[in-house]
Amino acid sequence: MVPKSLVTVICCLYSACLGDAHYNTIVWVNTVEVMRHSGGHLPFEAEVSKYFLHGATNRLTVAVNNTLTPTTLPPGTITYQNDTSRYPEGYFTQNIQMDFFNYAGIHRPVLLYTTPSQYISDVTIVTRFNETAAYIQYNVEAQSTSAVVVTRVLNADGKAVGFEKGLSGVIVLTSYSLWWPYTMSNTTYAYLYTLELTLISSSEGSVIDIYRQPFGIRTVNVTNKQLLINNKPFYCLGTSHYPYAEEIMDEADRFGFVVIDECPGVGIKSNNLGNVSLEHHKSVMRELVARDKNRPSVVMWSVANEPVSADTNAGPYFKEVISTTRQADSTRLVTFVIGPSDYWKDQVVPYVDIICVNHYYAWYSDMGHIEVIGLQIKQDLDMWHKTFNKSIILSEYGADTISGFHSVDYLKAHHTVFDVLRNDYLVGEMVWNFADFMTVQGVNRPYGNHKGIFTRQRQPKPAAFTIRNRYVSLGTQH
Ligand code: BDP
Repeated sequence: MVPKSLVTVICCLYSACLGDAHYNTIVWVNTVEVMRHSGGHLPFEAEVSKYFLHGATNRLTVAVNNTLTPTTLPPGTITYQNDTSRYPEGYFTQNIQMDFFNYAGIHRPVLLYTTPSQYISDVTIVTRFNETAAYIQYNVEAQSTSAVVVTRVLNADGKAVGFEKGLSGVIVLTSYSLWWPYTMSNTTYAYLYTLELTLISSSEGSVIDIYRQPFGIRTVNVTNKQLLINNKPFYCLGTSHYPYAEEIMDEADRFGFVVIDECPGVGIKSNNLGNVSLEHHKSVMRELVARDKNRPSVVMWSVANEPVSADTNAGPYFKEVISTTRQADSTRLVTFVIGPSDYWKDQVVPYVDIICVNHYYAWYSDMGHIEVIGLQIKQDLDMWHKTFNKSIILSEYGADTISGFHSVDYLKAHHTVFDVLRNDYLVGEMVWNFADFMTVQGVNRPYGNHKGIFTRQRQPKPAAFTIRNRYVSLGTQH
């Protein structure tokens, strides 16, 4: 933090920020409504200074409603049961097109913070490099009419290695370290710089505000057969879906984990493809990009998980969501995750940079016949690649397992075919899931989804050891 004596605080503004409240939220300070927000998993905030009672106790009240409708992300519907001979009066059920439990409430930290009355409100950092230099392009938004911004780049030891003045500029570093993903054999990974922005009063020369934004120097690109981070092939291992908390994203930046940053749009059906949904979906993508745009860990945005991408309306709908995402950030890749679709009828894959596809052969189809896994995965992925000529990530595979019962042969059958395909166009494999998790009730969901390689209490199943061995062996090959 900045020592107080350096900062001339003329007067303060107070802001309230909720890290995530699911789904429709209204917030009051004392008796005054200060903001409304629609959507879970992402932060929102408002400046609330004028509603604060100074020298008194203040109350922040948050009302949250988790009802999902055809226009929410994820979507849901309410079914009313009016036959009182079969259901109690006023009975309804919520049908949600997702398989994690629809928890209501405030899921992430609530922060009250202050800024000076003139302050730095945002910064966007884009990096690139060549053999001779790295280029750090920044754009600042400042809530100030007259102040100037002085920018310094600090290296990981806190030493200033670059300077610039003005709301935007490019800082050139002739000696630099790249942000690399973590691999077992790489000891120099996740190098983070800090962009330090100082707002200085142009009349008095005093410091008004200081903002420090960590960032990494790295690029991401894709070819029809490779995902490139810093121009080197990268193979994704892991498990993902939906926006994680910012604290986890900070860890990803610091530890060199690569993130496909996905909005909570799972299970979009034909009746969810209307204009209201589209506008909401676009604003959720803008919020996601606004939150995570400076993170080196994020290499890709995913606009949905398992939508009806073969539907004819899905083409124009997702074309617009994807182009909105690209307008918000043109430096990363954009994708969605394929579920109920086929390569010969998909409407959305033409708009993405990379194909992500989920497969559960020998689980949801040909249950138990692990001998078909290799054949079926190869046949299907070959056809997606042949049809669209894009790199592919197998973004989900796995089977429900009771702790103590083995699913390692099932996993190994996948790994055998992955090893063939990763010499060609396969650029990642993601087991579903890290840990068991609670879902809605269902005949195939006995007390939740059991595809975790860890139990819900984070005890490893045999599958966890199989995955660890595989990741170690692949990790050392990077
Ligand atoms: C996929 C979904 C994921 C589910 C998984 C499963 O993306 O949310 O948990 O299937 O069925 O379709 O286990």
